[in-house]
Amino acid sequence: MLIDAALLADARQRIEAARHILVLTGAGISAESGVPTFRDALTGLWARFDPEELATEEAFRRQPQLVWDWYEHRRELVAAVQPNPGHVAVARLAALRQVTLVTQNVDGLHQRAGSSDVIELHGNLFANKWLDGCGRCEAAPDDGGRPPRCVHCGALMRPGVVWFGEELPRVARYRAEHAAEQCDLCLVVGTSGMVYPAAALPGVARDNGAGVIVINPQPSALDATADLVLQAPAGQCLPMLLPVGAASA
Ligand code: BJW
Repeated sequence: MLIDAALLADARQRIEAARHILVLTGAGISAESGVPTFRDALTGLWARFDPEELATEEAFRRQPQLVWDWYEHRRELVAAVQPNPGHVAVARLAALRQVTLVTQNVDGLHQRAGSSDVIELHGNLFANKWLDGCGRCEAAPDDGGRPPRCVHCGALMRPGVVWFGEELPRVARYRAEHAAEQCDLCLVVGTSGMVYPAAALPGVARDNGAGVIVINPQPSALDATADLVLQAPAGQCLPMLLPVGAASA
């Protein structure tokens, strides 16, 4: 995809000048790794399923096996793919500037690309927890349950992600909001900007005087908040934004 050279130069200059950059990522940054996004009509995971059927506690209580299997499928998919140049560029940027990396993604690809302090707003695919557990829950070894159950109380194991209507992890949310208030540049990468409270962060940054850059090949709900929109895939665009010499370092 051809990227507007003047916009690219402007974005590079803003990054060069920034002291503290908040990078907010969404599913789009992992698209070039082969992880389907949520809302893209043709490739999104939820093109075949109603999201409300899968990403709520009510849905899990209603159909635990269906929901568990869906997450198992995604765990297998993510385990088989690699971080792409977009993830790597974010990790490299953190070596050159103060970067707070906040992701809505649950795939762990930022960590695998070398980012060490990743604020995960929506949890992680690979961390399970118990639904209504007894406090000393244990899964039976090799019980094969889908989902597994606690041997003591029968509670169901559930994915450690944040479903609609659930509170975000408090420390992650606090750190993300604090960074939005403190940063002087907010780089918004690969999110439709439709899910709150994550989608409010760029507005908080802007209200506190930061510049906002959106990177997304499609229009997003956050374009109106941005000073600059780069209509390009993250894996292509992000490496081009790194300060000179850093892209190949
Ligand atoms: C590329 C690309 C390439 C493609 N390069 N880009 C305020 C107003 C209205 C509603 C609310 C509100 N506050 C809260 C709500 C309710 C709700 C909400 O936001 N609803 C909206 C749908 C309206 N929010 C919540 O319920 C949240 N909880 C909450 O607020 O709790 C309050 C509470 C307080 C106290 C007690 C109890 C409760 C929780 C939200 C949890 C979201 N969870 C999910 C599922 C996670 C688990 C899982 O993975 O299954 O998180 S939903 C899903 O959406 C997932 C994502 O992280 C999230 C965001 O999606 P994202 O990343 O933007 O992906 P897409 O697919 O939407 O967009 C991809 C983009 O990439 C597109 O734009 C493409 O163009 C682009 N792209 N290729 C760059 N190569």
